[in-house]
Amino acid sequence: MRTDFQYVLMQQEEGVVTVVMNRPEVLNAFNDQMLEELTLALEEAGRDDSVRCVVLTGAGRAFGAGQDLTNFVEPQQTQAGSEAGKVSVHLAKYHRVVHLMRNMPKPIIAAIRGVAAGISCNIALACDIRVAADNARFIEAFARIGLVPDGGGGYLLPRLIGLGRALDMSLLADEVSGVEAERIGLVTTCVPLAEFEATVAALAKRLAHGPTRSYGLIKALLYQSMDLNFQELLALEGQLQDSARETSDHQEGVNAFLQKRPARYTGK
Ligand code: T3D
Repeated sequence: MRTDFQYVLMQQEEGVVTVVMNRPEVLNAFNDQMLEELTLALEEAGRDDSVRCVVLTGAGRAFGAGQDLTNFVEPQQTQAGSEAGKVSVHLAKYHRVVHLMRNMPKPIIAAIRGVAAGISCNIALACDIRVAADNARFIEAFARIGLVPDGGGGYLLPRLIGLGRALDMSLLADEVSGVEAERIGLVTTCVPLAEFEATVAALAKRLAHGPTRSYGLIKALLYQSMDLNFQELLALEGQLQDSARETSDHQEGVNAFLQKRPARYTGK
């Protein structure tokens, strides 16, 4: 695991890699370097077969406060009108991250303590499972500064919580607490802050001992299902099940059941 990043920490324990966005003095707001380092960290975690679950979290009291607004204004002012100065060019870097997460053939948990605002909130949405502490605050902060939700939030948010609530969160840009986020399906679970780290660790460990290739195929099935009709979905399901049937872990799961013992999955 790389340990030479300035704003991203990577820690591996057995099959779990924890990726920490690390600019706590600005609530882990994204500058270009942290965004680049996060991309590299996720690429490495995706490539490394010893990694079977990724936990994404923030250092200090927050998950993340979105784009760093101190350097956000610069490109627009200095290169106004030029292609390079367009936000959409910069956004492509975030798009790379959310594509990476969606296509990574292993589970990613967002562990959200404190605030998750703007693009940081939407990066949490791009994770497969979200665990919130009860001090979590979700803010689709974009409208507060006259922007639209980005980083794929406009796609994922209504699919997770429904169009009405997504419009509410995006237009009003009000805070949604961890407890409320659990109620509306924005997060999988919300736990007291004192139990947060242990809950995340237990979940990550469980996933890291699971049938990793099957998890990758499940991600492909469910994410692609959102853009397919029923017939297309059934065709995809067949292809993916053919692949799942060829895994050692599938065989192990069946053998373990028949031998009345716990399965010992290797991720292969
Ligand atoms: O570039 C592109 O591709 C476009 C992409 C845009 C994506 C976006 O994310 S747009 C949304 C950007 N984010 C925001 O608008 C949120 C701004 N921050 C806040 O509204 C508040 O800080 C929070 C609600 C997130 C948290 O409030 P609170 O009271 O818990 O903390 P605080 O005191 O406001 O913040 C603590 C420090 O972090 C503070 O610095 P200081 O005063 O101690 O020196 C604050 O300025 C700094 N900070 C917080 N958010 C950002 C930030 N600094 C730079 N950029 C930030 N986004």
